[in-house]
Amino acid sequence: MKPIGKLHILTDVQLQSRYPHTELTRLALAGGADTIQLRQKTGSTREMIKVAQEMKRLCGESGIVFVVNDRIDVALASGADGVHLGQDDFPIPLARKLLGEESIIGGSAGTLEEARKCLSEGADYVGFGPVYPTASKEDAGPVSGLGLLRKVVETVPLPVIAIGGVDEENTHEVMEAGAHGIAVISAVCCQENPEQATRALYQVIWEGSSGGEDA
Ligand code: TZP
Ligand code: MG
Repeated sequence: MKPIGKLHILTDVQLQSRYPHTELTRLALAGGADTIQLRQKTGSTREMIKVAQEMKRLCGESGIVFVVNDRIDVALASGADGVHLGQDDFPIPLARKLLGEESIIGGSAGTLEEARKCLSEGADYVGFGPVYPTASKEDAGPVSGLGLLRKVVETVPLPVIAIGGVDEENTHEVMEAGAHGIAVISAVCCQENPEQATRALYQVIWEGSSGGEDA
């Protein structure tokens, strides 16, 4: 299995329409993302498979992990490196059977119990949140805050990826709380310059500081 990345960019074409998934992928890769997740809740499955295949090609060229949110069928059809599954999505143990041991399977959790469940079901990492308020997911559930994030990190022996309202300003404290990495939508997709926005997050994660205005 490829290593679990620290900077997951979830591509979104609902909150913004300037960039299609493939362009967001290019920009995020140029900015230093190490995981790209295709997240699309509606639309044609055939179109989504085409988009996923192109995203896999782009990520493959850079040796970067490509995962698909929810859609194990699209993940299989595109040769993705894995899937990210919510609590009501395709069950993780069945996904493991279909995708195999080498695939990356991430699970979403908003509570300690859900994070434990991800572990017992065989997830490779937990996407935990929302850590902060977010407008990007209607049913995101209550905000966990850093305290609960810390508790999950201490209790569940899986890489924990913090999600929900994570941005350039708070990434430092999220990493200090013990998160393995972050996953973002709006902090990249909805910014004027998604490549530069990715690079700013990269710098906080890998260099411990924001690169400032020239970053
Ligand atoms: N899962 C929990 S919060 C969230 C998801 C998909 C939305 C994250 O979006 P943003 O814009 O980074 O807050
Ligand atoms: Mg889901």
